[in-house]
Amino acid sequence: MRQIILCSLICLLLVGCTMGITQREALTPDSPSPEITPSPGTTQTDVPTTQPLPTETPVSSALPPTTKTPTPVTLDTPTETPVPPVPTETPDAIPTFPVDGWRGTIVRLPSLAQFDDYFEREDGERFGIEGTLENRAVIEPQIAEFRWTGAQVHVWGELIPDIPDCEGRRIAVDRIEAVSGPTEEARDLTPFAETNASSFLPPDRWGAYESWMVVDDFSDTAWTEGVTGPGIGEWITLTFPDVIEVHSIGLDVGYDRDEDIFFANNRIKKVTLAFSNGEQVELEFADTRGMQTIPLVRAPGPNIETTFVTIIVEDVYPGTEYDDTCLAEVEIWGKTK
Ligand SMILES: [Ca+2]
Repeated sequence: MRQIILCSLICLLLVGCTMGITQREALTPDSPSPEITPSPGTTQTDVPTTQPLPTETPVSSALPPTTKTPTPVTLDTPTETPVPPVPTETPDAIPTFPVDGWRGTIVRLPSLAQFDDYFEREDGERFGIEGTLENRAVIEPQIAEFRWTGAQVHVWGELIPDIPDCEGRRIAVDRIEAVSGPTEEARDLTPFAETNASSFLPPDRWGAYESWMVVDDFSDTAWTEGVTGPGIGEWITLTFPDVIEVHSIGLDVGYDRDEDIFFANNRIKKVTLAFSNGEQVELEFADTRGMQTIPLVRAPGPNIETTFVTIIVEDVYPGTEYDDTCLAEVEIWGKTK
């Protein structure tokens, strides 16, 4: 029995020793790692979490976001900017047509007209006309000369449609050449005239009464002398850029706004025409509304050559209400030299 108890005690001791050794041995491999990392509990969980984060963060969030974000922004802006090449397309979109030696004349318009002149092609079609931006200094004087002489011309350039000019179109002229000398036909030269008068009535609620009212192409505006009484001896002069050969003169002899106003004011009955060559001509007009044209052309010639026409009031038809003498329009037809 003693042996059995001893054996059991020995066995118990042996088991106890073995467990102690295995516990010590099991602890040994664990102890170095907690000893290497100063604070195991926190470091071990932080290292794996912070390590993947910093490596992922710089790769995925630092680099790509910064490069990706500006890329679409800068790409979008430039791609949207070229989208409005609408302005650059607009000038190109205006179609132009070649003008290849068209033949015609250049006609001056009255001073108050919307445009100053137009090219009348030989088929009667009308076009605005102007030099191009590049050659305007050269072309414009040529256009002015041909406009004055009424010469037949050939025109080269481009036709620009949809533009604020005569008939909504314009010839941008590259080259213009005369086909003929000054036209042989008498023309209305009044649009070329500058006007001046001995006096005029101050403006009122109805408008102005200055000398240029006789060349504005409106019968309801009139030059009105500004002196007391009917203005006998008052005058108005039309001066031309150069010598003209006078073929006829037309007068609308009153304030031709309407029937009542026409007869309420004085109408011109007799005038003396004075010219720069010293000649004088007396004319008498009827007491009627509208343009009255009197020929001055001389059958065998020579015709009157002058740079101005002065119209001197000699007699009037008295107005029913006002003692003011009016002249709505003047037309002087002739030829340039
Ligand atoms: Ca007028």
